[in-house]
Amino acid sequence: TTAALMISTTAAMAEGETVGFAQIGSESGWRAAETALTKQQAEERGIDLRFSDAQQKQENQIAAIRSFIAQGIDAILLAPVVATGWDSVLEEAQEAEIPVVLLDRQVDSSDELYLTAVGSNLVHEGEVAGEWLVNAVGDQECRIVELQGTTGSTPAIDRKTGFENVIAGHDNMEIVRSQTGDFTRAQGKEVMESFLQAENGGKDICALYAHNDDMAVGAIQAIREAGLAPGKDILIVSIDGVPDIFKAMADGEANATVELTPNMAGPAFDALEAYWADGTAPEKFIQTESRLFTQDDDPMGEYETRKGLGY
Ligand code: GYE
Repeated sequence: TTAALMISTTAAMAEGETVGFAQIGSESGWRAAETALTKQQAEERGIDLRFSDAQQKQENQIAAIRSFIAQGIDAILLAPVVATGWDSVLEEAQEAEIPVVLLDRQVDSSDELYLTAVGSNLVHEGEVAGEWLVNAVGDQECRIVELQGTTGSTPAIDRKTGFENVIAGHDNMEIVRSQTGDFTRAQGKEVMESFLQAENGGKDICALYAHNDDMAVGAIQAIREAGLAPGKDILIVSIDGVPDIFKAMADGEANATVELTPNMAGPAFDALEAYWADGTAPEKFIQTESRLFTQDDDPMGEYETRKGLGY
């Protein structure tokens, strides 16, 4: 059929194309899954993927992009660690006529400097997390502590904004402490320890909002070590949907998470294949879904499913 023919033509267009991936690092379980799925997607499509791990440093990502440009590759995937400072290198890629696709985080630059961006609505994720907590606490006084993601990254900025938007209308709810844990488990634990200490051993904390699951998992350990029951004495809501948070939910130690798909590369390669085939320009933003999961949503089943997904 014509459709089948078109599909095979498009696939043939991707065969042998070379794509550079300027990845942030491996700060979280979600990030590691995104990397694994990108490699898997590239292999399935016959794309030659050149992978660079920037160890969380923007300067390393910029150097990787410059090296991709020098190699004359066919496209660049960029997961930008922070929002600002990309204009020059994106202009260099554009001058070299290499399309750039942003993955999971956004940049402050003009959208004319990249082909498209694949990601979730990060403000909405914060709102979903906030709404869950609003419903969970009702009229009860709730002093909230917040673990922010990497400073200057769009998920940290937008997830904070979304959550604050929702709790703003509720006088019984207040963020009493907020600090970055850089999206890592280790820093999530460390910062939570300082929150607990500052808040009467944790007795004055009603809930934790963490910008990702990994920080929540670190914090859960800190709460346990402080002699409190995570998920009960302190409610826990976070974002990503990694296997370990489902495990924690199954154990009653975490309460809710907003899922983010780690398969950003699938839609990114689809857009590139159409672009390579006949110059089709995708929409500037390809949005992935966000879904709330709680202890009532078969967390053990979700854990098992995710374990089989590349996590
Ligand atoms: O939620 C977090 C990761 O950029 C949206 O980065 C992504 C975030 C993700 O390290 O776990």
